[in-house]
Amino acid sequence: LNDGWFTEIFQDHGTAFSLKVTKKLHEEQSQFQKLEIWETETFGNLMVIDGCVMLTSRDNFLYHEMMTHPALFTHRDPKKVVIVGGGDCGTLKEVLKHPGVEDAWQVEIDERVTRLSEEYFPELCTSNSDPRANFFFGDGIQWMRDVVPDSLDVIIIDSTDPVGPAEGLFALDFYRDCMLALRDGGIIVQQSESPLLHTNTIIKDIHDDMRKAGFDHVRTLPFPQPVYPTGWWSCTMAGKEKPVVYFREEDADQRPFVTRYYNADIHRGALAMPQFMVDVL
Ligand code: AG3
Repeated sequence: LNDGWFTEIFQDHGTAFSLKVTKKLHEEQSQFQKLEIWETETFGNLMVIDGCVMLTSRDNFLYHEMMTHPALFTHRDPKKVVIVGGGDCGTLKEVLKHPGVEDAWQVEIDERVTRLSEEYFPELCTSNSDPRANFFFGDGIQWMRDVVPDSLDVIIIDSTDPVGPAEGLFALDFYRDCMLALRDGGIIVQQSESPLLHTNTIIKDIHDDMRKAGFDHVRTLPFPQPVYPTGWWSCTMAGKEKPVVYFREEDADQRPFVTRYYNADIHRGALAMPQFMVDVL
């Protein structure tokens, strides 16, 4: 228990992030990964997968809102949405806030993540019994290969870092399958790590591969996420034919649901890429 602190060490860049913890609530080795739940002193509960911070009760809204609302307000009328990963159900909850969504799937490889979230993050799971919510526990790559072509409006890839089970979700073949699965006007969005650390590597690769898969317009939207490496995170969004720099600003402004971070101004601001990213992407 390292003097009452949980620490994630970012070996590659010589930094670490710590949270003061009061007790370990759960630990298991699932079929896919090591799962831990901690109670922290100031950030609520904490979920850790293979030593990496996944989310805390206190600040996950930043990430989940930014993974969801920019994409859903860019699509002209999203009805069918698929989340690949996202086992904690936080993204699903945000998706189901959109009244126009008719059908949402959460395709998560590790059912244990969802069961633990139901127990330790019940506030993220309040929409799980919504009749529009569907759950598939299995391989997202295979799921995307098998899905009916031209059947999805938005694909949200809410994964762990691109090592281990999630590696194949950061890959050209997977984006090609996503392209086939999307209807015209479809949007893909993927969690894309830290602008400061990964612009020249992971983010650049995502841009190149999404373009190769046929997505014409690719943008990375940075946002704060205090508990991830550098405290600054991003999602990368692309459209099947629609430039993702335009969104339904009025609808975003008048959204019929509560958010804590997302609004039309935040969306507009997140579309402004820092110069060092513009130079590379
Ligand atoms: N998905 C992004 C996790 C990346 C964190 N990386 C790290 N701590 N090294 C989180 C899942 C939330 N739905």
